[in-house]
Amino acid sequence: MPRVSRATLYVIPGSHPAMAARRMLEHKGVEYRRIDLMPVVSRGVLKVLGFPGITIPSLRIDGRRITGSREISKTLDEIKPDPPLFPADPAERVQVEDAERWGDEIPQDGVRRILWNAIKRDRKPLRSFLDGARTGVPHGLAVATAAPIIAAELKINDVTDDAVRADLAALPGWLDRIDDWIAGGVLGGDPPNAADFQIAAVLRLAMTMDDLRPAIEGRPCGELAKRLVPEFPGRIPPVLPAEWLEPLRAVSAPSSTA
Ligand SMILES: N[C@@H](CCC(=O)N[C@@H](CS)C(=O)NCC(=O)O)C(=O)O
Repeated sequence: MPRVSRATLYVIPGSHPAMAARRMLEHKGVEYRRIDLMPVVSRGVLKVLGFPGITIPSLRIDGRRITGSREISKTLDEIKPDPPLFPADPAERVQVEDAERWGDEIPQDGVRRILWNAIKRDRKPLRSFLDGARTGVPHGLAVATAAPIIAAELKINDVTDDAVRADLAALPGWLDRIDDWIAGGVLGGDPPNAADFQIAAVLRLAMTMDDLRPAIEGRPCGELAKRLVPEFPGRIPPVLPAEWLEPLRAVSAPSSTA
């Protein structure tokens, strides 16, 4: 088996695909150095360092520079095949690749939009996402000066109110789809696969939002997320308009104290 000599993972605190990459590296037993970057600044840093893309996560491993959570899962399996992130059976592999792609393209983007919309309303919770991060900027200062970063992220990610309302309306369907994959054995198996890590990290970020957590936790998908990503710093108290959350009410577990 080829030896992995050196890995450096570039992340942003609170980035869900970065968390997926972190957990995949840990699952593979690949030692790595983590570099925490601030959003937007990350773009310039990755460009200067010669990565093929300007997004997080980006990974330098064995002299290769890779950008993107799906590129990372594929490359990790090439470099260190055991434990595998993709099934050996070709038909099963296609199912996992499809679920991973869907997780990357649909709920990953949707949860990112919902999060930035929440942060636009109250930026104080940003500080909780910096727990354990070393960005080189004092956390209080980072939050106090975050307005231009928030404005840029709203633009970069097309965070319109209409888009976020559509994401919230779609969320129950996303959760059903994930639970169906768990019931069908595409997700939630042993060992966990690349789609498990991709989707678990997305749900874990969603669960940092008090507005969303009741709709997720207690379901098979919420359990999977907590098992594969036991720690995800960050907590956003309720902040989204009540009528936007109407689609989630039907799927939220009743409060145990009610
Ligand atoms: N879909 C990509 C994620 C790309 C992405 O948008 N990453 C965000 C962090 S979650 C980023 O780089 N944001 C910083 C920026 O755009 O300035 C993947 O799974 O790798």
